Amino acid sequence: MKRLRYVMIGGFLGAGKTTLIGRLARLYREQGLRVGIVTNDQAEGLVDTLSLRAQGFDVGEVTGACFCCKFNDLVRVVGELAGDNRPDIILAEPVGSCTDLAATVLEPLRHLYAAEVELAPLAVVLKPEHGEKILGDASNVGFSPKAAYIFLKQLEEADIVVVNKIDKLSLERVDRLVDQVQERFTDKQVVALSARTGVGCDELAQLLLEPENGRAKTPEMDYDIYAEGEAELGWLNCTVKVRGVDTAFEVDDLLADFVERLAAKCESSGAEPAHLKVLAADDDLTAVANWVCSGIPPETSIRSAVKAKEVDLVVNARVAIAPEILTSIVNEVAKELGLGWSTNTEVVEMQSFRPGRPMPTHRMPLGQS
Ligand SMILES: Nc1nc2c(ncn2[C@@H]2O[C@H](COP(=O)(O)OP(=O)(O)OP(=O)(O)O)[C@@H](O)[C@H]2O)c(=O)[nH]1
Ligand SMILES: [Mg+2]
Repeated sequence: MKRLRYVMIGGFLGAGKTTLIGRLARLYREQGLRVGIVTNDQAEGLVDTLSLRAQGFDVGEVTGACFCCKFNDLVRVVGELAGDNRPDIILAEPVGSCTDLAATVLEPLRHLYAAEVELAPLAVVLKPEHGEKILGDASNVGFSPKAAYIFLKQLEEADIVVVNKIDKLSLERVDRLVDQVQERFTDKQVVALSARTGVGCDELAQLLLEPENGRAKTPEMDYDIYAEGEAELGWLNCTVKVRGVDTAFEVDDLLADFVERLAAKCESSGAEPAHLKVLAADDDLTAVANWVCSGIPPETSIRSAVKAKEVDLVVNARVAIAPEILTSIVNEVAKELGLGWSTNTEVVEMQSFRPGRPMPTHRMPLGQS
């Protein structure tokens, strides 16, 4: 039987992985290829799964820890997607605070599942909002040097670095970012594109279908720094049930108000967001709003353009702040939302924590003495 092509799109929280995966999936479908997607999170209730399913894709998820710590779950979920309607390509999105994926996911797949799986080059999406500061050696990048370590290790293990969001950057800024990546990581292929507009995405889609050369080396990794950098983030997933008391409300406006209030409270606590995303859903409606960096206002990335009397707000927040504070911010803002919009709001399925130390199922580093 033909082998499944495993395409993994890594990169920091809020870099644009899910947007890019949606774009690539559409491009591959237009070429007649069948696509399956795997999402991943430290907790349950994933905005990415819901938003990709709402776009009509077949999505499986690995929850509770990253792919490297849940390697067997990843293999199982890929196997389930490969059931009746066997895809040609799997697009997999690891957790955005995860690194060492070449040694803990790709090399184990190569060694243990060579007959079933063919690997694509590893693409890592560079988030310009934090990347310009981290690669430019700014004194304040928003996170501690340990979180910046993860950001750089992700780029170091890439075969292809994807400079995303070029639609909102000047040509000079794009050139500078590409130069900075090429100076620091001399062996990388660099592609600049916009997952949002699609510019440059055909080239990447093509590159990801080409044979992977096989790497000679995986980055040296200090798991203490990695674990501490990841644990800097407060991680929160929950659902806020909003029920209109009298009349219907504009879903996009209510969602934008909710995320702006969350961002304002986090920002006034001095907390840097890695990515705070909220999806509004009810029956056939989906809207998503995101906040990816301090100093840049939140934005609505997917609009519903409808009114509704009730909606569930699925909150996935990854912010450099204590999880207890993040929890109280979400609870307070849910209350404010109820008062401001004359709705009943109820917070359910709250999970908040700092990510635990990564404990990969397999680790097969290459080229290390
Ligand atoms: N302007 C612009 N915004 C983009 C582009 N790609 C993604 N974004 C926005 O960046 C934000 C984060 O995008 P996602 O695709 O959710 O990022 P992600 O890497 O999947 O985030 P996590 O899953 O949380 O790690 C959203 O507001 C997107 O709309 C792009 O090409 N241009
Ligand atoms: Mg995502």
